[in-house]
Amino acid sequence: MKIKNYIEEKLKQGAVHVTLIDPSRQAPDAAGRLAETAQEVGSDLIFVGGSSGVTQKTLSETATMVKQRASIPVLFFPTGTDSVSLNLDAFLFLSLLNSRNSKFISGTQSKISSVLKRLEVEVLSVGYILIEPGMKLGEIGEADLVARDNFWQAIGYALTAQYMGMSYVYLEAGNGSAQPVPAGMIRAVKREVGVPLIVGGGIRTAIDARRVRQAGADIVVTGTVIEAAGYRERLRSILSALKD
Ligand code: 1GP
Repeated sequence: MKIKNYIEEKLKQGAVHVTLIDPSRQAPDAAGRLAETAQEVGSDLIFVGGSSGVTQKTLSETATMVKQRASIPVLFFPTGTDSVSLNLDAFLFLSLLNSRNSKFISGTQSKISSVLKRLEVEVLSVGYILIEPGMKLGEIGEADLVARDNFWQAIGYALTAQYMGMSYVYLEAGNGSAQPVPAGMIRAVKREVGVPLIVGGGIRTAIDARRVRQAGADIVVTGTVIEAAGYRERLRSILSALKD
């Protein structure tokens, strides 16, 4: 089944959870174990990608181990890295809509699109919007961050993604952010856009996850939560908050 259809089917049953694995944060073996746990606990998808310090070697080895240990779909999440993984189940074709540098909107994409076509990689087009604080992703992506109280600007970018024909809108507070995207902003964007809404960054607890879900996030991404001891339990409580 195509990954896009898989996600559509999952969305019919409720919220979708994604575990983000950053190849720079652990050895490939450990990444494989994390993927296995994420699947056991109930994650629907895995994103592999990181904003800095990801070499081609680490990325490839991590991707291989993750694929070996998990049977849920694994997608490549190309955030601010020059390394690329083409052998995963799908490629998130992100356009960072609020970047000042066209390289992050369509430049890098234009260099890889023909390769993706030739290799018949499934591509999911995503309008990626960085919200304050944006963290490292904001710096690397040279983003004009959307202020946390500027709901209209968030709506403007989200509708831009939809009108440009993108399949998903992604509101990102940044990897390791102290807080998720504000619930009010998620609610405002959800009211206006018709494509599935992905939300990530700063979601650490079941309470965060429930708040983001209730505000309208269709797909919830967590990363940092798996990077410390006790992650299985933390992930489990996030999943039960999302799926109850
Ligand atoms: C994915 O950047 C996020 O959208 C992950 O952020 O590491 O803060 O969960 P965290």
